[in-house]
Amino acid sequence: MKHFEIEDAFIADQNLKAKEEVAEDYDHLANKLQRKNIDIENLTAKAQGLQVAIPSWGVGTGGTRFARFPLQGEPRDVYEKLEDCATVYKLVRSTPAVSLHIPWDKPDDPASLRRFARERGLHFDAMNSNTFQDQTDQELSYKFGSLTHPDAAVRRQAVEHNIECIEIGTVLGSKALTVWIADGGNFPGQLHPRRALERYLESMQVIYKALPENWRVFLEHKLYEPAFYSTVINDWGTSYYCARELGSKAACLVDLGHHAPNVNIEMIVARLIQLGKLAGFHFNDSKYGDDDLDAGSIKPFQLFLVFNELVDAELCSVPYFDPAYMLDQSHNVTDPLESLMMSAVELTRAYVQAHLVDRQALTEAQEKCDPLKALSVLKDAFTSDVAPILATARERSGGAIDPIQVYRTSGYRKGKREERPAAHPVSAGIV
Ligand code: RM4
Ligand code: MN
Ligand code: MN
Repeated sequence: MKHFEIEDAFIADQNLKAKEEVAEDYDHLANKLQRKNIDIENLTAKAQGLQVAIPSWGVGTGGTRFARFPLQGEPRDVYEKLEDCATVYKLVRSTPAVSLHIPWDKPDDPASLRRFARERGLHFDAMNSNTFQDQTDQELSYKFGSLTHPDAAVRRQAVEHNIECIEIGTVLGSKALTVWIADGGNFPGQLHPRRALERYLESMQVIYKALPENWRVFLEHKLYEPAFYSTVINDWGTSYYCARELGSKAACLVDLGHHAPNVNIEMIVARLIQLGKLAGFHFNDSKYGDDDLDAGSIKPFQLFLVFNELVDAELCSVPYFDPAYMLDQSHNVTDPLESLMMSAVELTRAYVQAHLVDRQALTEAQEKCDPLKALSVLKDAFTSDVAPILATARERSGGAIDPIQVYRTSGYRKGKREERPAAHPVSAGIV
């Protein structure tokens, strides 16, 4: 069986088609920006520098609790998943890291997986533990909780699983553990809120102690689901309290979908930055809940406003500001690789646009109590078309000017369909 890959030469050849037009648009934009004393080359370098991790579960088709519609040619194991991640990376050049979910993608031989990744220019970002499902060989059930379960033996099992994730991650070269728990209640009275949180902290303290010197732990909050009445780590305040209690290696991760509709997420981001506890992000978008839609597809202005806070912190060199970026999306009706590429591009777009904000003018408007001017400064940046910068940045880094067009023209999915005969039974379920 021929192994299908998109060759660098193919990308370069495809780029030839659009190269001239992009160069023309880039020069035009350079002149426009020059009038405002902005050097386009700085922005292009910034665009080349932004990195976002891909979750190992993101390259497979997602689903709802009703159905999953698998795509032909889907990766069947962690090695094939890494191949798909490498393909995304090759085309967009901003996704060199992979975030593994254990046990979904537990490697038999982590050292060889690390080599496999390195050969493709990839490395491993935060490890994700999973105590929200029961595995076939698992002794005790997580049906009524994991790190906060009333039974100490279940808590211990969940703690040990997290420690195992750290151990595997150490061999892979990862430096962080992300803990999201599904613990909560479906009925008022089902669990005692204070006791549950105390147990969470006790369990997390054991996990925290197992962190190697240079590791961090990311606490991921979520207001509801799968528990529909209450969750133990329900919001950023609870998460912040726990991160403080645990110590300097613990910080709060913001998954954009884990808030009630209309919550002002950029404010949460600003607070966590100020408090020195912003761990990073799971980027996605949503309309109603934890929809796991593609980043920037529903509320691009919100994405921009989040990046506006991030860039402001970057420019002010705020202490402890070193956020980790990851996409956490469920690709139910698209080719996951296309969604990932488009989302990665959307992040870079928001990042570059946030760098266009005239910060001096914004501060002046704020100090002079001129809300309309303040908004217009932000809108000026948000409505700027930075596409020529993004395309140029990708091309200079060896990627594709138009990643999705190159991907489609290459016939990658068809190649993988032949190479990877379907191994999946029809199933429902989120990923
Ligand atoms: C959760 C949360 C976690 C992810 C799981 C699959 O809602 O976002 O980050 O690991 O879904
Ligand atoms: Mn998440
Ligand atoms: Mn989620």
